[in-house]
Amino acid sequence: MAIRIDGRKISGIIKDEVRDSVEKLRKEGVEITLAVVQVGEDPASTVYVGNKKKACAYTGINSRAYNLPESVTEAELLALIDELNGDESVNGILVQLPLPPHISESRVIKAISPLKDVDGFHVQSAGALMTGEPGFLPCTPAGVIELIKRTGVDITGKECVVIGRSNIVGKPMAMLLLRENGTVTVCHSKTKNLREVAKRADILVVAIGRPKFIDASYVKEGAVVIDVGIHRNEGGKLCGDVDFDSVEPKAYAITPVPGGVGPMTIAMLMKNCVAAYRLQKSI
Ligand code: L34
Repeated sequence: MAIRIDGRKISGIIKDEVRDSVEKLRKEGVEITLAVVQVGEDPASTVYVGNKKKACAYTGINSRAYNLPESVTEAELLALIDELNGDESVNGILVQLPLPPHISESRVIKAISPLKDVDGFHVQSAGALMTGEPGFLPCTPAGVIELIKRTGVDITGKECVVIGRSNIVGKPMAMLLLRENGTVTVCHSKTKNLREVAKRADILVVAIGRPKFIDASYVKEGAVVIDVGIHRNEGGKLCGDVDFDSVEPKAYAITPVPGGVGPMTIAMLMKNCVAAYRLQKSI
């Protein structure tokens, strides 16, 4: 039986660490505030944003919610971001994705001050990750690294295979694994022999966005399998990109969905909010 990597438990430990830092800062008269912007009412986004607000309440971070209608214009959203950039009482700005098709995600992300980019999506944050400069790490890949490390697995020298090459998961995930001295391969929709490549992995990170796509035939015996996908079926039941029941008997350790990577994304966001305050103070 594989180790079931408990993202809820590990995220709880990290949130407790953050809560301690926030409490210490509060005693020095410092408050930390996250602005959470949601456009429209996508039910999944509402759940994720709600979980972020709960985590803020738990850790003592102030959260300020901005709920904009689906019909909001890009100019109006950019104006709000501008206002939040200039508001000294706001340490972090998060604009929940996806945005409606009439709004350019890349323009919105670029408009966020790099000093408040707690998602780590800004080109400056991406560049800092690439070159090893200080900057915000994207929450989901940073959370995956924590899950692996806190399971007692050393990444150094391991064959790491990332499936998926998005700007918010796949690419930064590869950079972080490289930074941990893994030997990293990135696979995507044009990859030939995906099964064979995936089967080389000691550490397999799956972020393709297709329900239960990865079964045991893609997995080496004894691999660590991290499932970044999250899907809801008609009945509202959640599953990941990995066919858990098929892969679990073959893996050394595996993350479930829910209760794996999702809660870690949120815990790392809380960490980034404290990092934001420190970064802003040092400049
Ligand atoms: N700007 N947009 C921005 N930043 C992010 O970091 C995100 N992401 C992704 C979507 N858009 C974003 C999230 O917050 C995905 N994501 C996210 C956050 C939390 C959870 C899942 C995805 C989460 O809480 N997952 C729970 C289950 C929640 C449920 O019931 O649906 C879990 O246990 O996996």
